[in-house]
Amino acid sequence: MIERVRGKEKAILVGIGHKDQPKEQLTEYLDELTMLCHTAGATPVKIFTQNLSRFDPAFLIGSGKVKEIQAYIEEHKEVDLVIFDDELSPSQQRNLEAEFKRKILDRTGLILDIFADRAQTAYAKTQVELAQYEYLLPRLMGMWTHLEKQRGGIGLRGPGESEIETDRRRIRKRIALLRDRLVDVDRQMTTQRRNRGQLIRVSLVGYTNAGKSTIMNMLSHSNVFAENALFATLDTTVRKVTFDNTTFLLSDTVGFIRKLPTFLIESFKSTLDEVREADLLLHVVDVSHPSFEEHIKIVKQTLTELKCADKPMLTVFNKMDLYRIQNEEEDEMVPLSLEGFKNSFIQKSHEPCVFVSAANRTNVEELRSVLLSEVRKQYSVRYPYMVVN
Ligand SMILES: Nc1nc2c(ncn2[C@@H]2O[C@H](COP(=O)(O)OP(=O)(O)OP(=O)(O)O)[C@@H](O)[C@H]2O)c(=O)[nH]1
Ligand SMILES: [Mg+2]
Repeated sequence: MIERVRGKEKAILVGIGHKDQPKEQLTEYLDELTMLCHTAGATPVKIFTQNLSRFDPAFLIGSGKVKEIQAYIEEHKEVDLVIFDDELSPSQQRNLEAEFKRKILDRTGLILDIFADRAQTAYAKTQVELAQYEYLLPRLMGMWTHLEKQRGGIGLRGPGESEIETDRRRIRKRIALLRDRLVDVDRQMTTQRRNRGQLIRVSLVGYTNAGKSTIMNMLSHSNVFAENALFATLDTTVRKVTFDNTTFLLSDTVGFIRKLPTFLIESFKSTLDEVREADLLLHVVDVSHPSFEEHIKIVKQTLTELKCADKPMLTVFNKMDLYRIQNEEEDEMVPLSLEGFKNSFIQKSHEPCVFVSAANRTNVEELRSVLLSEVRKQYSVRYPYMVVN
């Protein structure tokens, strides 16, 4: 494993806009990439954008933009890496690396690096290692050859250079071994889940940084790590919760994000089994985020990929304290009251839903009572002859 100095690497970010995309959307995407970059421990020093109707097969971006970035790097030798918001093919990555003589990462590479850094348990580490090797395998040829002197850092955490330099066969072997290891753990975890008895299982799901762990802590009086960073949670935590004599299991797990590649979701299959086997999903949404509607869509798409789109779902709009709305008369941005939320289009288009501020403990009682009645509904579906109080 390679040690790195956090916060010391300087990064250029590159975003690509499309003709029929609103300008604000590219800005939001780049804000998210900036946050990912900070989470990985690097400092973004410059952002380049380009509008393209089609990607360049050799460099993704057009040759003019390549020159522009190159000129910037010439002048700012302290730049360590260039991060693209879009996916790069292995050959594009190699070509860009040869041009810029810097580490090149795409969004997936950056996310993997954060995962490698965040993984706590042996189990999460195995899952991340598997994902990293799957990502690296097609990129092995000629990779990092320009970077011999520049060891370590973002994108090189995890498997390590010596491993990368070995032949593909060894890596394939390692992938097979990691898969086997995960199958074993899966088996153990399935047994564990079975032993948890007949309790209804509720799973927190949602876009990363929406406030899932904060809500988990609030509802279960536990102490799951919550932070203003993306992917603070990688492992799954399960807690037993009792409201008014009704007991159920509540789990908190990894957040979803735009463009999460399928292989990454696949390698987190076991972590996400808790979601797959849940009776009820508690979908946490950061309502104060300008793109919250898009986040909802992405979470739903990911749930479809996990084959859990049909599960009963209660949507929790969190961070209502940060929400602002235009006040027509005074032409300023003002907060929205609980009543205002309940009469809004948000309420109407996402039933059943609850509005809360987990940070300020606003409307938590309603969340508890709606959740309790949903849980009881699930118990009565499963045990129709049982009397639930
Ligand atoms: N203002 C405000 N901040 C909140 C609220 N709920 C959570 N936060 C903050 O939002 C940040 C993210 O919260 P987490 O609970 O870590 O979010 P998460 O969904 O578990 O995130 P990941 O595990 O990274 O996917 C933290 O800094 C929280 O303190 C809220 O209601 N209002
Ligand atoms: Mg979390």
